[in-house]
Amino acid sequence: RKPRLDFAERKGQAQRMLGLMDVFLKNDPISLQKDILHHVEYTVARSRFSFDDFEAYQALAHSVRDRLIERWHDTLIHFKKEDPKRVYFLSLEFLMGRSLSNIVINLGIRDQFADALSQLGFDFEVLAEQEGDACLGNGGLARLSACQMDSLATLDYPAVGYGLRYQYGLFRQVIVDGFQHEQPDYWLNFGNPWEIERVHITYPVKFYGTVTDEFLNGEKCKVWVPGEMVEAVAYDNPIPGYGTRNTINLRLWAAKPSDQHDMESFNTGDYVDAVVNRQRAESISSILYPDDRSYQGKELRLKQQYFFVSASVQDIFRRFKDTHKKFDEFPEKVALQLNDTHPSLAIAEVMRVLLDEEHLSWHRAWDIICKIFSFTTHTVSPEGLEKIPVDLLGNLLPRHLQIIYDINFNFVEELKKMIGLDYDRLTRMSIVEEGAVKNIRMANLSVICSHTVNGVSRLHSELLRTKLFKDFYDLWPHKFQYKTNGVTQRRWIVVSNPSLCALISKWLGTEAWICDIDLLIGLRDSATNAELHQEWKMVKKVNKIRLAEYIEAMSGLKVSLDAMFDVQTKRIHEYKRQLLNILGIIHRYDCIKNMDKNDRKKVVPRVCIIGGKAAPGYEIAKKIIKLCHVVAEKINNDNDIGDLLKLVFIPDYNVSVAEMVIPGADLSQHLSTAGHEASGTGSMKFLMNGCLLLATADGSTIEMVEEIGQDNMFLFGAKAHEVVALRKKGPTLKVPLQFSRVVRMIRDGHFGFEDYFKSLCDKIEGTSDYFLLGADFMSYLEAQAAADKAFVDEERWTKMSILSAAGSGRFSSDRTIQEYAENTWDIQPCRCPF
Ligand code: BZD
Repeated sequence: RKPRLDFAERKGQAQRMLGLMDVFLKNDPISLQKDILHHVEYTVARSRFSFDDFEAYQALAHSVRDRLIERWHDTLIHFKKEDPKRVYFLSLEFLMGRSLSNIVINLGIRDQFADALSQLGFDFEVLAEQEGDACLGNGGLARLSACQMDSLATLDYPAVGYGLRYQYGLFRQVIVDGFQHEQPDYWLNFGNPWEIERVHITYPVKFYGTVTDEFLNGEKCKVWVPGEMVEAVAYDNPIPGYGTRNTINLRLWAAKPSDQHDMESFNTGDYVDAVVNRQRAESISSILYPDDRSYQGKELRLKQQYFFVSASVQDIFRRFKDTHKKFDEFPEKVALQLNDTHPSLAIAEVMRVLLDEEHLSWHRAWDIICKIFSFTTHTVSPEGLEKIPVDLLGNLLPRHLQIIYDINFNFVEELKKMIGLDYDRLTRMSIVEEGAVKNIRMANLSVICSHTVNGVSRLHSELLRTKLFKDFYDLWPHKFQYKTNGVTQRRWIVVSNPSLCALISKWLGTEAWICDIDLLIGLRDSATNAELHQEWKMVKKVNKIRLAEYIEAMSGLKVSLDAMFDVQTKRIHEYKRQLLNILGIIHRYDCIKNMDKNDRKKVVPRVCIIGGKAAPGYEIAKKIIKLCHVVAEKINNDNDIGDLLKLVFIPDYNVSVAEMVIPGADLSQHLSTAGHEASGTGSMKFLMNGCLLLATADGSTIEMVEEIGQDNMFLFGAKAHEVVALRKKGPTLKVPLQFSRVVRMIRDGHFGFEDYFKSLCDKIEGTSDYFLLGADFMSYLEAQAAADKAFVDEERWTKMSILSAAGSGRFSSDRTIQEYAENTWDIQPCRCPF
């Protein structure tokens, strides 16, 4: 679009406009109150004399949004002027949760808004509770993207996030009679004040059709004639940094019917049918796939992947071409980060644009590809790697399939020169998997075309080098890096645990740790200080009260604050071994039942809290949820047990529930069979909140041990390198009697539903115990006993808790992003002047 005014006119207008507006919105209590009331009246369209909490939240959110937009504009203008190299972070999932508190804290105006609201008779915290979660992701991978956006903004990096604006986020989990039911999360029902619809930023996205050879200026070129065209509309979500004016953009794409392509159907066919057909376009961005591991091979999923990739790539090219003419400069201005293989069609898409639309030679285009892409994998197992059936890809994206074949041909030819005719290895490394169904291996494509490949913890990267991508590592060792995940302390301490935040700032004498997490280490100096202990325990108590109230409101169960709050919250998976936790709880219950009065006095009371969603088609995971409920029913209603043991399942675990659960936990469990969790990020949030960890030596836990010391954690179980041998032992492996006993209790119907749980029990006994519950059981019980022993020694426990938080600095996403910026993307901060 052309600007409406030429430069001279615009300059004059700008002067006049500045005169009309205040330079920036003001943040004094009166201005804020006026703004909120203004939005009540004119945005929410309620009378300023009568509005409820939700309407007050909406008006508040719009007042905050106005301030956010000011900074966002300034940042975008600054980036445009400076034209730095940018990183484009491509992710099919972003799990943002709520935004209000995070935004006002990052903008540094939380207290001002809280004051203004209280003068209007409202409580900031109550209004913040009105906001729904944005759950546009499954689990760890998606929440990591959200944390990384916060760090990118805070560290002033010129970054843009790209993703999909799903209309239905991750399903809501509802528990009926102990069974999980899924309900749609139509999260936009009540509007979303944090997004800005950009009706003029749209791109056509093509699907299906045919590819023909044509001649252009005497050169042969490929022309893709699509069979379907859909419009991608941009929705911008400004992400503010903390302690900086920088506010970066998360651009999510929504699908809309295209006007360009199907006018013909209106002329020839039935008008109503034609309109109905157009509606189908919107289905592309309608739903998030609720599977956090396995690849499903569905056409809609592939369409989603290409849709968001194509729109993002067009946007990136448009931005580049605004200021640059020569594509050789592309790698100096563009870094493309693939968050897992989900966006890896971007490789073929960039190649297609360079070849077919910009008419670069293959050689030049390929040279650019090899300089701009980097790839993070979040997967450990070969089965987790995404494969796309060739038929599906060829039908939906015929030109992309050709390009992938060409990339593969060149690669295999080169490879032969390097390794000779080692057919097994050539077959393993090829992008194309031959077999009954021919597949494209998206991970191989990503590794071959990226200059850098990384895992998400040291152990994970090690497993990539020695197992998953060994062939590639042997060929290109320089490509492989490790980047241990991190989480943002802004969300996971400052927003979710304000009392701890205040305490830390008081004891460190500064708030600087909010941007410079390494300062937390300073808490070590006071780890034995009695006064700090008192205050530390007080903070935990406040958070436990909040959690206990939530539990009571949700389930009617009253829990004792003196008990150890023992939490395992994460997606339900066999490898995460929630079952091990439940078996441990049954064992504990059984022991208490068989104790005499005196021994019972020594029992450490526990409130065991489990939460997490199971993928809708994952039967075993759903059975684990049901088992948790029947065991809870039995224990919680056993008067003989009282407060010694309680079990609670927290339904619909999501970001906002996590913000309340994590600060209230004394102990948290991370039980994955070693070698199965790529990193794990929940543990980092617990650690930052001074919660003690009971964990296997898996993923990033190993690095946590290095930071806080083995004495301050409860480690157990087989190590990653021992797992294969243990599995091989199979039937000869001796499992402890205690294990057989608790499994027998389930089999015998001690908790009811014995037929239903039979398959679950079969999965963990004998040769089928793939995740080694039996093998790790004794060691698990010992770790639990050690946790009990530490808990009764209040002073020791508090010291361990302080040391956990003090040692958590390494697990900030600020550190991770800094490493990516320096070692992977080669980008510099670009700070917007205040
Ligand atoms: O990514 C997780 C890993 O399992 C964790 O170990 C790791 O800490 C985090 C962050 O790196 N993986 C996922 O969350 N994966 C998905 O959610 C997912 C979603 C769709 C399809 C495949 C996987």
